Amino acid sequence: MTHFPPSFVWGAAAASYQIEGAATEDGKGPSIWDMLCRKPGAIWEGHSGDVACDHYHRYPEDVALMRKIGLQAYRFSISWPRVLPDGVGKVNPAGLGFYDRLVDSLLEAGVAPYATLFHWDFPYALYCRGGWLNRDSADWFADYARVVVEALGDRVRDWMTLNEIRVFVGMGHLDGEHAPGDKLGMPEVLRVGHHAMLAHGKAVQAIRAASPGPCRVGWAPTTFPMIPVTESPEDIAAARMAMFSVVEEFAIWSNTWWLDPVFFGRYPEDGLRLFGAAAPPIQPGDMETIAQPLDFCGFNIYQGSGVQAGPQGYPISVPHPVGYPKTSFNWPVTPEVLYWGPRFMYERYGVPLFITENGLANADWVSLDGAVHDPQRIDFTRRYLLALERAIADGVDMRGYFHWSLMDNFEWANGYRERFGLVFVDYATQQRVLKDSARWYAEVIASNGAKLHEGL
Ligand code: IFM
Repeated sequence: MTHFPPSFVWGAAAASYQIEGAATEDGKGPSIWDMLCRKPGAIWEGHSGDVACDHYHRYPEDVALMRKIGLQAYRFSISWPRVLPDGVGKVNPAGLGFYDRLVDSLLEAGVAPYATLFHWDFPYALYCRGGWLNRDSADWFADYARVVVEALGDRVRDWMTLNEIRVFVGMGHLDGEHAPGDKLGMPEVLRVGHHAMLAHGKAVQAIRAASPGPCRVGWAPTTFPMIPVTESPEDIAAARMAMFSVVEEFAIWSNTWWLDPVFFGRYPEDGLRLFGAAAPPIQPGDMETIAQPLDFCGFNIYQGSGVQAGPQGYPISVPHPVGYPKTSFNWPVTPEVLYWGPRFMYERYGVPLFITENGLANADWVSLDGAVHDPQRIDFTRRYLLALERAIADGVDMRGYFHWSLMDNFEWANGYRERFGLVFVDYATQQRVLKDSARWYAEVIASNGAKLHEGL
């Protein structure tokens, strides 16, 4: 017995800069990640995405692996400077040609393409013109969206605009750990965020206008769900309150600051109060543009924290106990996030949902028998998917799940230190090995989730 609907989409995800390589080939322009990787000390052990998994050349082999796993869908991203080397203006046909071939191979293999337009590799040429701080960035992005949809929209039905807005805004422009590596003041950071949201809204319009056939449009923010430590009504209410408040410690990481504008056409009151004069300048029509109707919302969910009701019902954070399970990246293993995250989000925003990323970094290697044994990934994914199934059973309109990641790849500032893949990549030889988890996931997909209950 499974609660996953027959139409549920089982997939895996990856992103352009993390896997493609071919950083300077066939007319591709530099991105802000190409530039950050050249800065001494910015990336673990000086790694870069120059070669990555060489997916640009090896995509036929990678699509064959997807087929072997039985993936029904593949979420990939398009490199903006590969398509438009200067970010605007002249289109690079060779760059577009790569995605054209990739989409054809996916369709031939029976894998539905889910395309993300921006997964962080912003064109360096546009950064030199102010990047997201320049209000024109919204139009630059919308025009890029048009170019891509005109080329691929006859075959791609499912589009996402931005991946993890608060991460590229916060880690790229406030903390400076991600590209472009800036540490700006809060007014500038919030302006970057406002322009990125405007870009999202304008891109949704551009996608719908350029798509030759029916299409579905969403975006893929990340969220860090709050988990009620008991299922008492008080703890659930406290977790919900924590999930939907903008509080000083985590202001830029809050959910509502990024989601309310897109779904309700307004910034949350508590956020506006907290940010005060640092809040972004809003021009007439901005909020209407940002709040374009979406067909779905994707959520990237990995971990969360426990919350209980304190005095007057206010949320109190409950730390994980000593010895709590953690992934190799030191992220706590909190399967309940795939129940409470979707449940709270669906209650508030009421749109169909996808999990557009979920997975773990693990210390994987090739064993003497030539296989990659990763029981932790199987156990982790099984627990998380069972929690997701519970959300579906409780009425959440959940359309699909994309495991992060299809294959080991470049984990941003952490270089190749962390392995998130279902497929192991030997970066020296570019040999791929299906991990045990990939074989197990194939059975989960084939049974539409029934495999998750085996032996329970
Ligand atoms: O690798 C990243 C991905 O690019 C964005 N979401 C989180 C993943 C793991 O850190």
